[in-house]
Amino acid sequence: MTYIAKPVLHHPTLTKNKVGYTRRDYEGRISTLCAGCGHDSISAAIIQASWELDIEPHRVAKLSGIGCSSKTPDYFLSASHGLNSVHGRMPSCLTGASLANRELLYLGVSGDGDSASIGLGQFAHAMRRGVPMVYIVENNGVYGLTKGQFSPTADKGSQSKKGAMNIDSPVDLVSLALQLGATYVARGFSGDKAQLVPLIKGAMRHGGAAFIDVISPCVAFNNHAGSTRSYDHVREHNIALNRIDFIDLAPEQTAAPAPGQAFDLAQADGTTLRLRKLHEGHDATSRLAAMTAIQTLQGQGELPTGLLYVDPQARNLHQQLKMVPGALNRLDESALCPGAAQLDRLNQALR
Ligand SMILES: Cc1ncc(C[n+]2csc(CCOP(=O)(O)OP(=O)(O)O)c2C)c(N)n1
Ligand code: SF4
Ligand SMILES: [Mg+2]
Repeated sequence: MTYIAKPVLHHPTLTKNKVGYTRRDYEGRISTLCAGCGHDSISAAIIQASWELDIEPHRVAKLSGIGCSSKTPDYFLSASHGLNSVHGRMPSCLTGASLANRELLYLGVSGDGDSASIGLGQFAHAMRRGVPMVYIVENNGVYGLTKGQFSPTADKGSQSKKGAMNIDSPVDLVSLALQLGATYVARGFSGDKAQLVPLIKGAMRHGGAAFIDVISPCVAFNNHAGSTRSYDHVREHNIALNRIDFIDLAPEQTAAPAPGQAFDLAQADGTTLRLRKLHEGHDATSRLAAMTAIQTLQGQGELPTGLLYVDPQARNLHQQLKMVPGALNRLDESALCPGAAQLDRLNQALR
């Protein structure tokens, strides 16, 4: 079932992007997820963002763990590199791949069970090390693949389909990402593509540890009254803190962020995030403001979405480790074996 082939025929008039690809070139196999699953909307947003950013599909590596969410890389970017790893182990596999070849764009796709249960430690270390990646958690509050048990992100008091009450406190991945040092932290909703696509584009160009928690309702096991991850509940309680537009390689502009008005935020790579503040109290360049907004709004039963925090001067793992530029498999003998004189100098320095 997972391997339904798509017709390869493309209509000749389809619009091509700057690198010569149509939107269809960014698609994958036909999804076998339940009709209406939020995860499919996230795949569509990834396809849209990659096409609009003129990313060459073969320059992307997509990695995932285990779950319905972790199956989704099969449904987009079929010409990219991919690894469907072990449950919760996507971050360490991705870290290794990134260290070996820093020239690819790394996309980590995971679920709330995959990242907040078995993979919580892995998630934490990828964030604190600044692994340059787009880390997307498709958050439905349940283990969808194994038929709807509460996941650690389920809210206390949330009800299961069969009426059981969740008694445990939730793991809030955006708060954790902020506390651990992620340099781009956002929350989106699979049902709001206008908000989600720019959030993904900004993350793809960020160059550091970019984390997006996407609330993605599971229509089979967590879309009923009493659930806090249903489409209805999320639509009612979604508080967008801001709206971003992503502007590729534009000259830097700065302006004072005024509530309700747009202002531009230059990123280290020359791209620009245009932020429209919707919430008076929120400054997306302040980690503390992000933490406060999340705690305050979530305490009131609301779900803050948008770009919660960005560090425009973010540094990543490769910069911290002073890695050589380029992929390691292209280092030649002179780089790998610097010679006896260098070795002598090194030995002297250690005496
Ligand atoms: C080591 C290991 N433990 C447990 C499982 C069983 N298992 C498969 S998917 C899953 C949870 C998936 O939940 P989530 O990551 O939220 O993805 P969703 O299906 O909700 O998208 C579990 C516990 C497994 N495959 N491997
Ligand atoms: S079980 Fe839930 S998460 Fe899995 S495909 Fe169906 S709706 Fe999506
Ligand atoms: Mg889940």
